[in-house]
Amino acid sequence: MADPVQVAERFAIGLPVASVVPFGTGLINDTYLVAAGEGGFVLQRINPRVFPAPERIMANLAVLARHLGRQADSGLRLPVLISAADGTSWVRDAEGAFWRLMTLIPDARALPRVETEAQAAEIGRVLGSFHRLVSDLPAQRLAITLPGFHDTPAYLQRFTQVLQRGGGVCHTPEVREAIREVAAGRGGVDMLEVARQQGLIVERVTHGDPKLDNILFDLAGCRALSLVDLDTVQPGLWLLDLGDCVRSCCNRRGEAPGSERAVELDLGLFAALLGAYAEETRGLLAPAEISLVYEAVRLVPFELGLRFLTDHLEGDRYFRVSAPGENLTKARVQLALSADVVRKERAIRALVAEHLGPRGDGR
Ligand code: GN1
Ligand code: MG
Repeated sequence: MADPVQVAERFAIGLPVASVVPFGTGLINDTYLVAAGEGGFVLQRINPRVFPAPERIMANLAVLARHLGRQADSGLRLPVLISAADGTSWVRDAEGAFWRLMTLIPDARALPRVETEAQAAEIGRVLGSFHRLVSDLPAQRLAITLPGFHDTPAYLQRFTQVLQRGGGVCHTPEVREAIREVAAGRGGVDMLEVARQQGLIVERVTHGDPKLDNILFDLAGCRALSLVDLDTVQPGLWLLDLGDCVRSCCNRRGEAPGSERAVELDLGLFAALLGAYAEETRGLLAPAEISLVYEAVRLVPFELGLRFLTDHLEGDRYFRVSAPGENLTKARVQLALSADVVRKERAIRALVAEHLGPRGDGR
């Protein structure tokens, strides 16, 4: 791989690069913190095996920045791209890999876990505010950066193919257990996709990855300031953004806790997140979307569990792991979370009705 220091020096920072060190916990791209003068920047090498056409990410970010630039100040800070010295917005290294540089959001940090309902409400507010800000940006103005990103039936088909290809391979008891969990949860995986194909729910501009790591708080951990990691901003379903945010932020134990049986959806955090999201998106969600919130909350952890499990069976080719077996653990966490959502269906639907239903939001 190209030397990140040399790559950083090809951007128009206007100051000598002091240091470049690995940064963050992303599973897909390579991310570095660049120090130059008093300031900091975030340098990223886009994973070419995941994103087939990184130029599209940059084009989308330009459309998004222009759109947000026209809005009144929302208080939501997004990273700003720094141009390369040659005037383009990215750098290609000798191997053809694609790099870009962004401003670092100052005095901000990701939370390792959501501790309080007030923090969950802040997360809901930030996601809702992002959705509101892009609500009048037609989704067709954006390119697809990651084809099939949330096509759950396609992930299931691929999983089945991987299992079949494995043929007579003996699985560990844990893998067998995970396969059983997939079989138990696979009913209705096409519900959102079918509703989309039938035109019941429309595609909108989505963030694509509003997980806890991508929502930056102030240093005290009280106020959410920023939504980062905009690679997957593309046409999609708001429901999936909401489901993804909930699965990541309303599970107090996080993505890899090591004790899968104790994973659960915390209804207090969910209520707080949903209430604040509803406040921000008042009047923007269609009844068909509201009626499918429960499905989205169930489906996203199931889909991610399936993706982690498939990757484990394929030898960890997609998600970065720090040790073998990590994708399997993460798969079991997400599948357990999805199963807990099913157990809590009535309570979840009641909270959806309370916050998003006709009386809940005053419509
Ligand atoms: C990946 O890039 P990163 O680490 O923020 C993944 C998401 C998953 C997430 C789980 C492009 O996000 O879909 O929800 O891991 N991104 C892509 O942590 O596949
Ligand atoms: Mg991401």
